[in-house]
Amino acid sequence: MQDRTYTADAEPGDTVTVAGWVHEIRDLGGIAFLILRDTTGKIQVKFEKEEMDDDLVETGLGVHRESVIVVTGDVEEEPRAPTGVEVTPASVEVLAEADPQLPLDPSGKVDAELSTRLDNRTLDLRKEEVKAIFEIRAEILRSVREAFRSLGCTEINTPKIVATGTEGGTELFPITYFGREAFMNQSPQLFKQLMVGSGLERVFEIGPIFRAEEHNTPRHLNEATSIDFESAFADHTEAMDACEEVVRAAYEGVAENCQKELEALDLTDEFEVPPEEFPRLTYEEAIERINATGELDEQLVWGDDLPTEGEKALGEDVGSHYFITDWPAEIKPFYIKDHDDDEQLSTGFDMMHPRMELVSGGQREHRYDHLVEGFEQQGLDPEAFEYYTKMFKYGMPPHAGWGLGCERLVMTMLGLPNIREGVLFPRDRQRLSP
Ligand code: ATP
Ligand code: AMO
Repeated sequence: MQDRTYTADAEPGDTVTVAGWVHEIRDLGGIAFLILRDTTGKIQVKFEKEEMDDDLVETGLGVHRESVIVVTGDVEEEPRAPTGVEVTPASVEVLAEADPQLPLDPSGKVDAELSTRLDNRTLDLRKEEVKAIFEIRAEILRSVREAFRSLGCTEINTPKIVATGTEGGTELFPITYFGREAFMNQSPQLFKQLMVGSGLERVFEIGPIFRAEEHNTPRHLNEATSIDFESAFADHTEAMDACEEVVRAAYEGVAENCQKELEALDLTDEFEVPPEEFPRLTYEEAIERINATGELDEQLVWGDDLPTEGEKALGEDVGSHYFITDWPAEIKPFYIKDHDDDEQLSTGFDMMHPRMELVSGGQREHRYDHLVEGFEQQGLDPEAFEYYTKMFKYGMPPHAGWGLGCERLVMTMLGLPNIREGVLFPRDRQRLSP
């Protein structure tokens, strides 16, 4: 819009045209105030009824809350105004009337259920603290991209419609692809691995993953955003180093560029960038420490996956981001390499926030024969994956990588109670629109 001034830039002495939503109208009789809100903040518009044109007063004060208006007028200093300045309008134009009955109150005075908020995301995102989550999410992605670039990675985009699943057969969404069976991809795993054997060597991808998770929990989505890393000539320890760097960069970016948003979320005091190195516990140490907390009814034994309660107890015990390394080979996927000196032990790792798992990764099996064996052991038909396995016959270097759930990073960074708060339009078992 030509000549539009954002409310945050309106200075005393200026004549401005501000455009936005009617946040609130306070009519005190002889004087009334309209608070106009735009993406940068709010500004008070003053109507002195006796001294102003009747039509102007009627237009300005007759409009319903959340309507879209444009106001042109002079800006003056006014200590009693919420932002210290106010506009005396010379003209008010209504661009879009809002219905007087709103499904939720964008001023935030009346709380709404999460499902109502998600059904009406446009209105919900007019709230400063909700908008702040998505400004921060954008900053996280920007910082993460920059961190990957300084790690020498090339950004890639891989297909989301695929012929085979990778992360376990039960969590696939099947689709029909010109009469053939196909699936929504659960992870760029196989494609990113194929790139480390190409001339690209070191890659990252930020894109959607689809998982037909049966359970409905505050930390699972059916469509999530995965931040994936894969590097040739790297082992699992180097992959963990890169993981620390990328996660820290996300926190640093937010600390540097999102103070206003952290304030809106009331997080200024508690926000902390994690230390450079995250503790690295072996799986064996992890189950011992979980058992020692006494939080579980049954003691964990070697080979058990870590139950949610166990992860929580350990998270409280450790109290910061940490890695769990050296998992039993049998509970890690076929593409994870075992330790050379102990086949029972895998190079797979998870990176944990005290509340939940954020990352899975490891060194990959790059030896053709071992890879094909791994498929068979996991009950997968290696022939269905030939497009992938055959590239391991043409010079595939040792490599390692990981996948980080973007929404889980947002959720844990901001202490959101539900992962859906960090997604504009979440997909879960019930929710297919908007
Ligand atoms: P003024 O104080 O400008 O002469 P008024 O006499 O026209 O205002 P009041 O009815 O006295 O109007 O004001 C009602 C309330 O509005 C008072 O509490 C006053 O402090 C407050 N008020 C008046 N002008 C402003 C303003 N520009 N910004 C914020 N509050 C204001
Ligand atoms: P994994 O299946 O552990 O590993 O996924 C990696 C990370 O992605 C996030 N995530 C999810 N977030 C929200 N809702 C979901 N349903 C969901 N599923 C996964 C989590 C998880 O830690 N291919 C491997 C990664 C690798 O080895 O590079 C993989 O997909 O934060």
